Amino acid sequence: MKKILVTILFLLAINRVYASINGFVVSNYEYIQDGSTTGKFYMPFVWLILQDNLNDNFAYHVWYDFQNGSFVMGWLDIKLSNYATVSAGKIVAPSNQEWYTYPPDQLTPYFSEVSDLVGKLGVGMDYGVGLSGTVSKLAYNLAVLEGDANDKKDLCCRLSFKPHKDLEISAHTYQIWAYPDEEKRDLSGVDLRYTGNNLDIRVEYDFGKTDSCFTIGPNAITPEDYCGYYIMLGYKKRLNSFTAVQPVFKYNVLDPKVEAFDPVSVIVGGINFYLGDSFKLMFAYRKIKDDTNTYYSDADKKDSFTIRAQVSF
Ligand SMILES: [Ca+2]
Repeated sequence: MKKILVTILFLLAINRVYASINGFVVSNYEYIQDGSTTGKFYMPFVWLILQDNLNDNFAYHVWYDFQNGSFVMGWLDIKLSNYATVSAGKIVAPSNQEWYTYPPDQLTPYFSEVSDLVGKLGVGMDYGVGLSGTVSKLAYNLAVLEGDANDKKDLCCRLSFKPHKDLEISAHTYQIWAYPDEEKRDLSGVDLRYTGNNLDIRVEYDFGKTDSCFTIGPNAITPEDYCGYYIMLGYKKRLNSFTAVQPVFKYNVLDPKVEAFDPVSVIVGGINFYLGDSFKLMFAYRKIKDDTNTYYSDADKKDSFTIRAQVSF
């Protein structure tokens, strides 16, 4: 069923010359101090996005990952009214802010541990059906997702309130019920984004609980509940009509609330250069504090430095 759907979406995409083609190519060089490989090049994203409106009521989207030779996502949109659109296919779980902030809009190459929980607890990008829309200053996005291969489903929902054009305040919950052995997991939280006055401020707090089959870190600890947060700041200064520079700072914490294991905290500092609308060069330094190896092994928690070059089109 999944393969048929994906094939139909792909055939629709390649047969339509009117489709808009977007995507991004991201190349990283990462240096880890005293690491097993001290410096390496890799490409975390080579993604192509095809999308088109078939008419006023139908649209399709296909996201393809050339790096892994696989579909990232693909779905059909059916617009029911100005306030409601049904999406069916493989979609992103409408959960926390950082989870669906894609490379062109990311402030640093380093992802937060708490945001990563979306894909570790649940599937994160999953087959299912969604309902989304905007009513005045309120946007909603609700999805029923397949989860594990059984007849149970996961439920994910995100609500955003935009009191001002530069400010968005959101709440989300991901209820993961489709695991075997009656296990249940969840992740909920609130986040905020402000983008006025050349600033980009992103703040989030998430929390959740599991039935303890879930393990994290090199010691395979089994938290019953967990929480975490991040704060990200960027200040973009335009140098001329073509280039801009943006110092960035990020602090994030993950606390699995397990005795004998301390919370892990991470500091990231960096600078981004924008050349035109489509080229971005990022420099970032990351320092991890994880004395009890809660989330990182001794080798993984070394200080590191990443240079990222990316083109979006
Ligand atoms: Ca299922």
